[in-house]
Amino acid sequence: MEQEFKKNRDIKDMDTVFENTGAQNMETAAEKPDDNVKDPTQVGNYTADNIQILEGLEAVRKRPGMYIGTTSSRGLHHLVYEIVDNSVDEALAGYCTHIEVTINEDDSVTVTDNGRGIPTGINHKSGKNAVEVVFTILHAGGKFGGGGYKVSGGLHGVGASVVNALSEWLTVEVRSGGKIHRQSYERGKSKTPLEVIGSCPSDETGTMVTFKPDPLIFQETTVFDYDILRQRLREMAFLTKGLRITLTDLRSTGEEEKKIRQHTFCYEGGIREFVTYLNRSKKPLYEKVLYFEGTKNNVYVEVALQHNDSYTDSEYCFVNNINTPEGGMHLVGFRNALTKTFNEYGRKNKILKDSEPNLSGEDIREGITAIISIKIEDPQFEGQTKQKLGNVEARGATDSIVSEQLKYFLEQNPSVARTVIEKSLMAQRAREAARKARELTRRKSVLDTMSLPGKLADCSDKDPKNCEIFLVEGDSAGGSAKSARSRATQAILPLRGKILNVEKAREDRIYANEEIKAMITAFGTGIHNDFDISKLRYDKIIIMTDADVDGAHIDTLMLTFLYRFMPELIKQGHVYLAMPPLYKLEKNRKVWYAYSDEELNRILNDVGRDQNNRIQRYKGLGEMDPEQLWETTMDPERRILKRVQINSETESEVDLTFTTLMGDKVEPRREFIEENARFVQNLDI
Ligand code: TSJ
Repeated sequence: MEQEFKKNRDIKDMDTVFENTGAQNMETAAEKPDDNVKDPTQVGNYTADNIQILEGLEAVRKRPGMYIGTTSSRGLHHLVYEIVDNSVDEALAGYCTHIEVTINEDDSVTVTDNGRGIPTGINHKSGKNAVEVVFTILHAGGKFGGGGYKVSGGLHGVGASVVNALSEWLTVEVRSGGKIHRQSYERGKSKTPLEVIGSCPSDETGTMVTFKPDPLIFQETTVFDYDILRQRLREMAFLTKGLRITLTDLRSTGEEEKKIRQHTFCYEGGIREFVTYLNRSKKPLYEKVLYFEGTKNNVYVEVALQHNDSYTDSEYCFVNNINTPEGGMHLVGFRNALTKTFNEYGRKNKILKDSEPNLSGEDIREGITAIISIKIEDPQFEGQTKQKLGNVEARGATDSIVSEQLKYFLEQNPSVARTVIEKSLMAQRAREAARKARELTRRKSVLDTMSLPGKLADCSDKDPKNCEIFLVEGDSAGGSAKSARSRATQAILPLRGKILNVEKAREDRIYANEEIKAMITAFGTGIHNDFDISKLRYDKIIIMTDADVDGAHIDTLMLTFLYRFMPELIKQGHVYLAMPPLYKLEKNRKVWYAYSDEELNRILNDVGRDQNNRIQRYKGLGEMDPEQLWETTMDPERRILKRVQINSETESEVDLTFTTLMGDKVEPRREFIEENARFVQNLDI
């Protein structure tokens, strides 16, 4: 049995200084294979087959959503992953060690690898060279060569030709056999034949693709987000041990000094280091990261895990490097193996007494961080969003590899086994207590308004669509908010002090927490599996806290609670942050409110910096009288709200971003605030 439980290595996520290696351009010409022009609108020499091909790519341009899911920012970034996937395949085949992704100044992207280079010879089936096949025939990816797993073409399974079809232009350069080949395309159509444009040392091989997404297709945006690419490329590097991926941003930042951003990811430990990375801000319960690996029934299985002292489990599953947030057969197999093996070990070694019931899977997984990564031929994605693995052979393979190797590991590491089982026993007891507490909460919420929390000042309008609830930090601000509000439509729920961190508390304590109980009953929706959005009593849930560090912390705790217990509230756009002002400025009986230092300065520039300016710095909501609170923060006509959104490419890094919504009558602040509204909080930290 092969096992490795080495000490975790440092994670190499380093900022590096960029040196431009540049794209090398060369000359010469090769020949196009055919000259049967069937379509008079086509310039150049295409066969009937070629014309069909072009129609194929036209279909992609007509209905891009069918091929990449969406033409939003998400779809735009997806193009990069489609190209990079090809290089990752080459790495998995053992021929590529480094991938470079560069965002160029014009928002085109270059992907370069040091693999064998896409074959340039004539493909017998189509009579065309393989490069052209890859870029102009739908679903042509990965048809050459054998061995290894076909990993590219994720959820939407499309590949290079789709990227080509959706690009204003695309250029591919292949180095192989001492020659540099190049071909260019526009909106999916070849503009030049595959030409030899120069020579290179014969041991220098690789593929370079540069493409510019077509603004006619990506009408929302064609601007790449560095951080989104960084997250996903880091994940890809974790999933392919030893592969080095470099991301570089050559766009100017608007600042005077041109600072080029660059990150390099390379993890010799692969998913073991992924687990260490995910646990980076947590306290591991033991030092080792457990790692199991093997192949069974043609399924390659890799699992890494480690428990931390928190109470939530984080399991991330991948099939052929594609995230499957809804799990599926591999997850089922993993969980089954974990539950079975720990229970067996516990019984055999008398840590679990005969009189005690088995540990449940949930108990054993409390605080676990696990990566389940499998490689499989012909993956079947199921479920509404096609994010669940359906292949049954994946269940047995994962189960047997994890069972066998975990059993062996526990025998070799009895202290780890004991630690996990003891934590599971505590989880079991807490879960029983939680069940009782939860039932109380549930029974209470059935009684609806009769059991609404005493501190809640509810609104009189009974149509939830018109209603909003303010969750207000502190009793004194709560008091102001109660007298300031518009009674018909605005409810106030004051919350005392810092709310419980649900990431750090066991379930029974969560249900015993007064603030949390009050929120759950007030919202009316129930939680987790009981959640029912149609029971929501308020259209807007508005978190109103001081505009300081403590306030921001409370925002985070509150959002964490909402995200863990009722994520749909956030996903469906019901959760907002109120934005109280930082300053009040009075001059000649006129009043201005500033929501940032920059805005204060701008107002001062506008009105003049006179002696008689009266500037009041608000430290907290409590400092405002009800009238001020109303006009600056609560009045729907004048206030600024930030709507909370989940904006993340990778499941393992949940990012919340905020869109600013303004009251109708406030124009001048718009620009500034929109520029500054986007801050990101990482729930994992
Ligand atoms: F597909 C693509 F055009 F998008 C693309 C492919 C983009 C990039 C950046 C790289 C690649 C790519 C393809 N890198 N490496 C390869 N390798 C092959 O296509 C290849 C080479 C040799 C053999 C062989 O059997 O000799 C087989 C294959 C699939």
